[in-house]
Amino acid sequence: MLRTIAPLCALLICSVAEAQVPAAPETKSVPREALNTRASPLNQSCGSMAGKQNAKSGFYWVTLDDEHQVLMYCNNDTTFDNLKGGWTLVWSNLRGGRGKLVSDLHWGASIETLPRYRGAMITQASQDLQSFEVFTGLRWWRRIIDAGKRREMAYVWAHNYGDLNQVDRQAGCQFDLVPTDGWMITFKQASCKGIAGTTELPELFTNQGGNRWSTIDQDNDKYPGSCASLYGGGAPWWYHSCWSGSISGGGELADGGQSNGAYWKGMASKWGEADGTGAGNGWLYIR
Ligand SMILES: [Ca+2]
Repeated sequence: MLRTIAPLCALLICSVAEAQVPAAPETKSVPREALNTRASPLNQSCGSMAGKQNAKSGFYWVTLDDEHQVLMYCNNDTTFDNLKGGWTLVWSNLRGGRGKLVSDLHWGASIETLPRYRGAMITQASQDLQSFEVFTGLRWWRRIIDAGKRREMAYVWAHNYGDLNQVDRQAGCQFDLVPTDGWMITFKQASCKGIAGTTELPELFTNQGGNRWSTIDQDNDKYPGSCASLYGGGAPWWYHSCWSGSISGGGELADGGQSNGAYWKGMASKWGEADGTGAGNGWLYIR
């Protein structure tokens, strides 16, 4: 009898532990007709639209696998390495605000979660990238880049709210994720280049390659304390020591709030400026 109970208990413990992970805002079920999306779902990512002249940017239903069909934002405007579009938006952060999607996110959820959204796209057919935020678990990043086979990332950054056609900076780079080594991120430095606005690469590309993923419950950074617990509002990141150039910055309560935004470089305690310093708005795309 014990032999049959033991694995069951193990399972129960496992599910209780998972249930204790603080709940973050989840993607709500949205009727398809409520959103400006196209009829047929995309297979695995936005990547199938890469290079297609008439493909539009916006929300599409994506069949990530047999069990998961989700809404994802596809960027079909950004060109990198002579290929236009096919980018899936996996993470974005707008400056300011409280209760971010990634705040105090635990390891398990940071890997497994389907795209979580916060903002206007939940209730209206918004195509405005400054009206919502999204975070997608790294497991799905892996799936998207395995499907696309490009293994490229684009980081888009704007220092202030405004016209999306006037984003300050865009850069791209070939990258990879290593699930078996703490979800380490690596960048192929020779491939990294500015796409628009600047030739100055983001610190994500220049300084965070080779860093493992850290969360508030799994410290893989190079700092004596836990960067994820101290900064970023408990946000996960490929921390070194600690958050210079992070998409979550210093977090919700740090430095009077002015570090609460996406960083292109550095950790200056101020709102974003056109020279790439300070807390702005950031979008990470992969394909
Ligand atoms: Ca540490």
